[in-house]
Amino acid sequence: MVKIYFCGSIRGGRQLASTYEKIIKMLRLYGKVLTEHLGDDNEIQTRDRVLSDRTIHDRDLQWIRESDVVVAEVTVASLGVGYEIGRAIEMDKPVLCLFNNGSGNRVSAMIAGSEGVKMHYYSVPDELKSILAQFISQSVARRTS
Ligand code: 6IA
Repeated sequence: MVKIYFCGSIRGGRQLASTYEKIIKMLRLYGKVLTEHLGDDNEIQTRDRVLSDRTIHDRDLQWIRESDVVVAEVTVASLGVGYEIGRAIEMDKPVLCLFNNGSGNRVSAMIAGSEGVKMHYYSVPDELKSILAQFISQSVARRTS
């Protein structure tokens, strides 16, 4: 089964938590999402409040190592998400970044300008199904070829 690491803002701001939840639901159709808790505020509060920052960092990096693909929602700027994307690129993982056009934000040039990232701009999450399907099947084909 394809292992998918999904990145979304936590301490950077939870404005798009419901969008993360929708994307995670779609990703579940294509594989195992290692970071399912990211769409769920209760889960973050209860499960992760008791973990130290070091434990969270080391566990998440291990999940990135184990993953086949990384999908990041980058509309809300987050240091953690930017860091995860950078580490995933160094590990040569396929990375898809999703940015909501209607947000009024601008995505960092360090993400949009990276050769190691496939950027996709969207207006509503429902559009993303086919993009996610295509990205995952292409990434898996690349891995096995
Ligand atoms: O800088 P940020 O917090 O926005 O970084 C978010 C990104 O880092 C996400 O993609 C996560 O994969 C990872 N991350 C950061 N904090 C956590 C966390 N607990 N649990 C899991 N992944 C995390 C923090 C809980 C705390 C708010 C009570």
